[in-house]
Amino acid sequence: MLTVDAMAVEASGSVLDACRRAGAEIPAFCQDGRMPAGGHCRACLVEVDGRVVAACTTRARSGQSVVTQSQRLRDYRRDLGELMLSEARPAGAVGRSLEALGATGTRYSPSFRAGHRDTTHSHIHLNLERCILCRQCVHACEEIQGRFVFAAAGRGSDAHLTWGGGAFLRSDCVACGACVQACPSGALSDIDREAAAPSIDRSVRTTCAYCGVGCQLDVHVKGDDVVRVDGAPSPVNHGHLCVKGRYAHAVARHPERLTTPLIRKNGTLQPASWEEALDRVARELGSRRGRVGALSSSRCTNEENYLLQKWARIGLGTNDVDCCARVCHAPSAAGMRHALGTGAATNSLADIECADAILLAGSNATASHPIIGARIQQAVLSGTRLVVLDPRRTELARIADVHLQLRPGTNVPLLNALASVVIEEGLVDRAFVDARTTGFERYAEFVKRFAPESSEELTGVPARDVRRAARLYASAKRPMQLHGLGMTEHYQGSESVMLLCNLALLVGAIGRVGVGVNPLRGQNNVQGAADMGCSPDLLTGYADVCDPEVRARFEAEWGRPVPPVPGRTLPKMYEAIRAGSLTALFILGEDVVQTDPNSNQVVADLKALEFLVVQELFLTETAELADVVLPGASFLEKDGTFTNGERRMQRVCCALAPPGAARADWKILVELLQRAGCPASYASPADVLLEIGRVAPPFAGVREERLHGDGLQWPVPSTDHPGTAILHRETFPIGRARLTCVDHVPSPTLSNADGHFMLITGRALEHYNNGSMTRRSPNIALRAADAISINTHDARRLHIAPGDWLTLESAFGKAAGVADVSDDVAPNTLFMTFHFPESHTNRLTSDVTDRVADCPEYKLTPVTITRTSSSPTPI
Ligand SMILES: Nc1nc2c(c(=O)[nH]1)N[C@H]1C(S)=C(S)[C@@H](COP(=O)(O)OP(=O)(O)OC[C@H]3O[C@@H](n4cnc5c(=O)[nH]c(N)nc54)[C@H](O)[C@@H]3O)O[C@H]1N2
Ligand SMILES: Nc1nc2c(c(=O)[nH]1)N[C@H]1C(S)=C(S)[C@@H](COP(=O)(O)OP(=O)(O)OC[C@H]3O[C@@H](n4cnc5c(=O)[nH]c(N)nc54)[C@H](O)[C@@H]3O)O[C@H]1N2
Ligand code: SF4
Ligand SMILES: [Mo]
Repeated sequence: MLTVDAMAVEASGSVLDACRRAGAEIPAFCQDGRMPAGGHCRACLVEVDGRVVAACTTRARSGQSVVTQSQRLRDYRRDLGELMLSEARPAGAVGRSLEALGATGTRYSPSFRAGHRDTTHSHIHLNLERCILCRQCVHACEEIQGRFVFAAAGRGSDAHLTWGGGAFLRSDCVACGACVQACPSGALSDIDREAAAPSIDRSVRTTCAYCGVGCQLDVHVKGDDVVRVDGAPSPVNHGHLCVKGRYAHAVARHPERLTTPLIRKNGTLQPASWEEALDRVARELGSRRGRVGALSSSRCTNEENYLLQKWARIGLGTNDVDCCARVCHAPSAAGMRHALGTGAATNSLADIECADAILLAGSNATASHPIIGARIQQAVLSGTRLVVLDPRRTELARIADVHLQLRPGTNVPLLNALASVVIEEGLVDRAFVDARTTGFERYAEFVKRFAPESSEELTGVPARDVRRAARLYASAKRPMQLHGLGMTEHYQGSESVMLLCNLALLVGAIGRVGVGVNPLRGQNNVQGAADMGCSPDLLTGYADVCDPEVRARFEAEWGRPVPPVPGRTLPKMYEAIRAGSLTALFILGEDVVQTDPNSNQVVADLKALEFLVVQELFLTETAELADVVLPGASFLEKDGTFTNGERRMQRVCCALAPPGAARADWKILVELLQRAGCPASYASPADVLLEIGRVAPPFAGVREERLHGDGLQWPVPSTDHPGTAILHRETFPIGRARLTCVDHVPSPTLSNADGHFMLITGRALEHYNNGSMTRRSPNIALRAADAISINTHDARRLHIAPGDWLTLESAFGKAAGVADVSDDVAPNTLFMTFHFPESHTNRLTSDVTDRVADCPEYKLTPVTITRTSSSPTPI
């Protein structure tokens, strides 16, 4: 124990921690619990046993006597304030504190860092006149984001903040805003902070609705609009955010939001009343029972997804219900269910800091899951070994110990080659394999033919690198896997995921801290959409729709029969439209025209429908084809829950009213259930959550009030269960895990591909999927078009310069984008994003799908290139 102003408190951490425990108010400008104390600002001066020291850098020890208020300290602090004021004109928290300390002017001769303003960046502005050199931004950038944009240069009165690249716009900044959130002096500010000054009315804690990381946000509201978003403390993001979560919230009050239902009359969509629109939807879909399909939205809440599949099954009488997991991580779910018995991430994000080796396979985490990317980067900086499997040299591939730059589409031989080394070099955990798996002897024999030396030609990866990577992963104490779409969006997607499971099983890396097989789920709630039963064969909680006992359980709750045969997946629904057996489709928040493959065919299929309903925020390309458009509410305008990629169910809390006549999606679905004659009376999403717990054992213990704080990771079998951070600790749901032999079967897309470039499609940091929300945010200033990356050598050969417009052509269609010349893609390989409707990326992609789970092969399309003189005409 020690005393702070005569109060006894525990002696742990720093003296500043002890003072805070004692409730003493001490100014501290360079303090952020997430970074080590720097002692730069000196504002937290206190007396310890009579000596004046900085509280943040002094260790608390038993017996110390700490004084936080004395005339001497007040004089020191005012002096310090006056010194600061001689060099800077701090605003923000520092400005307010200095005033409180009585430092309103300065007795020292002023030496301002005048003229140091930089407003070149679209998101972050700098005014160095305000900077007190506390270095919070330097630390936040390095120790939270893992970039090195800022440095403190010069000495004494010449000391100043600096960055590389001249204008800030040309620095390495990724606009995560961590520096702005950490800056106490107002020297760094962002577009939102400038707009938000001076006050906010209220703040709402909620969950980000972009990617599946599930960051916690503090959404600050002024009047009827969101003015600023800060990262909130949480085990997921520790207060950090990326450029989408922090800045892409203009969606809430964008003038192009849908604010009233629309019905097609005489060929055009015209405003209609809710009554008219809902009656029409109920009538048209009701009269086509057995020929209706429904797509759910992984952008929507668990409660909404649950209601949608319930309505489809008992209201429309169909199991033809699917969601974007189909085009995304359905192969992860299928592959992992086959190998381990559960199709979800085995471990938690917190394991990233516990692992001593990470295998990152087919994931561009710094762009697609930036908070996870940053956590991996920090782990690597503190010694964790990293192996990256990716045909492109991604940001994380650059810092990897081994980058296995395989040819696109060769995951199967490469993963088998890794396993062959583990087995051949005696790195197998025999005790684990014997106790908890089946199929080892067969697999050990099978993989011999994939030895790195024999698969080198096929994969393009030197055998010695494969051996190094295998040793690194297999000899780690806690080897963790994280994987992305580079694994799943292939002809052999599910099978590649089975091979990832094989690798983990061989080395006993399942069921404990710091290991596991972890798909980095894409959409904010794609985990939840699948959990809730938005799939043709599985009901809520992954219950088999073919099992009569399962159906009886649901029927008892729902009061209506559940169709007993599995429905159609999304690709099969398109086939059914062509065959005339599916004539109406209901789409909740999915823009299939822009995001499903072979979009010329998608448009033809949607046009062939007799009746199409789209429930959306914006008039997307898909919504434009609809007969009825229903205006939903964004995540900022409704309550509910999302489930992130580590199975964590977190709250979504309403910050604003929906615009115009738009309604929360769950309310619309309740109306549709009622119109289909199904009993549905829910006062709020919390009531829906209770019902979810009643029908599905993994969620039995989930209650809205239990999710305050950090949420809960399912399974949560009872109301006193704390949730499950790590799966398969003792046993697998299927008893023993399965080691599966998977042979390499080249994609049919390669049969006529001689002389073509291999196109990979994927993501950029600033935009999100169809871009409907990010293109309508300030992020458009950071990236204004879809890019096509081409290798320097190929570009030179074809006389292509950066910024040229290129047209690509495949067997299915044409697309356009801006050339980005870079050696991050290998020769003969291209990479293109799909965030802008006018580029039509998905006119190129084929209808080849994963052999097991029907996921499109977005990652392998043979194309040819031509240079075009100007940009394509926007639609
Ligand atoms: N900024 C941003 N973030 C997003 C999204 C977004 O649109 N924008 N979308 C969200 C969604 S829905 C999802 S699903 C996730 C997806 O996140 P990721 O899984 O990271 O998605 P991609 O960028 O499509 O592809 C990942 C990587 O796979 C690599 N790859 C391609 N072919 C192969 C191959 O044959 N083998 C291997 N090993 N790798 C290959 C690509 O080069 C790419 O680097 O991101 C989510 N987060
Ligand atoms: N070429 C290529 N294509 C791809 C991929 C690829 O890697 N390459 N990746 C695929 C993957 S992984 C995915 S997940 C899909 C994603 O494809 P989509 O699911 O079509 O993509 P999103 O942009 O997330 O679109 C969802 C729509 O939901 C709307 N929305 C958002 N929130 C709400 C809400 O609360 N209520 C309602 N009613 N609507 C809402 C948005 O306005 C948006 O139009 O794209 C796939 N397409
Ligand atoms: S990492 Fe994902 S969840 Fe977190 S702020 Fe960015 S988009 Fe949102
Ligand atoms: Mo996705």
